[in-house]
Amino acid sequence: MSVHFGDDFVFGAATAAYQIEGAVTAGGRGPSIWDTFSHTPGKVEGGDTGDVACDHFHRLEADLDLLAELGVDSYRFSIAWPRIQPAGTGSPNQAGLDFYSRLVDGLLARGIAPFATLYHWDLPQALEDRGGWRARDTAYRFADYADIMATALGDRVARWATLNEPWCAAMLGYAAGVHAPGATSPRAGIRAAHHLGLAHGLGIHALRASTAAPLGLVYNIHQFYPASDSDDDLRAVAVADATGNWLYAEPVLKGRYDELTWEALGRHTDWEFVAGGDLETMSAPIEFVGLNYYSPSTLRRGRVPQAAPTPWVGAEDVEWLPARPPVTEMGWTIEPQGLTDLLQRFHERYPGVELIVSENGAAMPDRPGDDGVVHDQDRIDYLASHIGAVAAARAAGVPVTGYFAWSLMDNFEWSFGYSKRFGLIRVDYDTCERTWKDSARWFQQFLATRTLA
Ligand code: IFM
Repeated sequence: MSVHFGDDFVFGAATAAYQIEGAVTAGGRGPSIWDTFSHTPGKVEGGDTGDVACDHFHRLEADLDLLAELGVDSYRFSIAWPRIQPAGTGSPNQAGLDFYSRLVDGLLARGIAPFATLYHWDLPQALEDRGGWRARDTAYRFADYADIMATALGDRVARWATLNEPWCAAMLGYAAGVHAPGATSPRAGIRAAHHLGLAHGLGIHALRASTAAPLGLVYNIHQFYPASDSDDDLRAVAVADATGNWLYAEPVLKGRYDELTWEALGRHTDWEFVAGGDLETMSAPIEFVGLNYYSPSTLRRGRVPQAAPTPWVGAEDVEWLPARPPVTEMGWTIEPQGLTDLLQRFHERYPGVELIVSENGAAMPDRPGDDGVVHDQDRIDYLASHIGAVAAARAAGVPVTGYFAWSLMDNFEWSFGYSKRFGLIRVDYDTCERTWKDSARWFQQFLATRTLA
C-alpha cells in the first residue's frame, strides 16, 4: 500500500540558531546562556561549543541552495535573540536583523516558506544575569523582542512559533542543570515554566499586531505508556503528564493549570509567581501547535524516588523504564506508533488546533563508506516509518498539516556537543564541508512524489 500526501501538506527540514550558526561575535551578536554554558568546563561533551558550529552564518546562501535542492516546502529555523538584542533589551542590532532578512528573502526567492521560531534556548546572557526565566521581567523582554521581529519580518515569514520545547528550557536548564544556564532548583524550573508560558502569550500579542501569519509554539510533549494497567502505573503516567506535559500545554490551550499539576508540583512551590490575568494572557488564541517527537517512554510507579537533580520535577516517584531496543545513538527507543499515539491523544485533549510535526529524526552511528558517503539506511527507515505514522494519524482524523525532519544538517547537539549526528546532510567539523547522506537523497526523492511506498 502507498500513501500520498497532497500539496496542502507541508514538508520541511528544521534547525536552530545556536546549533548551526557559529559566528558568535559576528555582527555585534551578544553572548547567550549557551555561550557561557558551553564554555564552562565539564558542561558539554568534549568541551564542544557553538563558536563555529556549522558556520551557517557565513554559508547562508549555499545552505539555502541545499534546501532548494532537497525540495522542501518550508524551512524551520530559529532566530538568535542575542543577534537582535545583544544585551536582551533596547533597540535592535541592524546587522542581526539584516542576517535574518537575507535568510527569509533567500528562502522566498527559492520558493520555500519561512517558518521562524523566536526562542530555541539562546537567552541573552545579560537577561540571565537579571534572573533569566526565573524572573517575570524576562517575559516582557521577550515580548519586546517578538515585536521587533514581527515588525522586521512580519510581512514575509509564513509561520511563527514563539518557543521551542519549553520543558527543555525550564527543566533541563533550571532544574536538572544539564542545559544552560545549568541551575539545579525544582522551584526555579517551575517558575521558568510559568514565565516561558507568559512570554509565549505576550509574544503572541506582539506578533499578532504586525502579521497575519499563523502563530503557535512548539512542544516536546512526551508520549508515555504505563508499564501495566495497575492503578499505580496509570497514576504514574497521569503525574508525569501533569508535570511534564500539561504544565506547558494546559495554560496555553485551556487557560488553566490542571488540578494534578497544582497538586504534584505543590511540594516544590507555592505558585506565588502566578499573577492575576496571567492565564488569560497565556491562552491568547493560536492557530497551530508544533509537536517534536523522537521516542516514547514507559513508566511505572517508582520504587525508589528519583535522585535530585532531575528534570522530572513533581514526578520524582515515577520510574522511567530502560529504553527498549531498537534504539538510536541517543539511546532512544525507535517506535513510530508512539508518534501516531501522541498526535491522537494530543488532538483528543486539545481538539480544534492544527498540529505540525515540527521535528522528527534520529541520531545514528553514521560512518562514511569508502566513497565518503554515509549510507544511512537506518535513518531512512526511521524517517519513512515516522512519516507513515503521521499518515496513520491523518487517516484517523487528526489535523496534522506538516512534517519537518530534524535536522537539515549535523549540528551541535547541546550537552552532547558534536558527538551525535541527526543531519540529513553530513557536516565535516574540521572543514565545515557538507556531504549528502543517503537519507538526504531519499528525502529528496520522497518529496518529488510525496508518496510513501
Ligand atoms: O537537537 C534537538 C533540538 O534542538 C530540539 N529538539 C530535539 C533535538 C534532538 O535532541
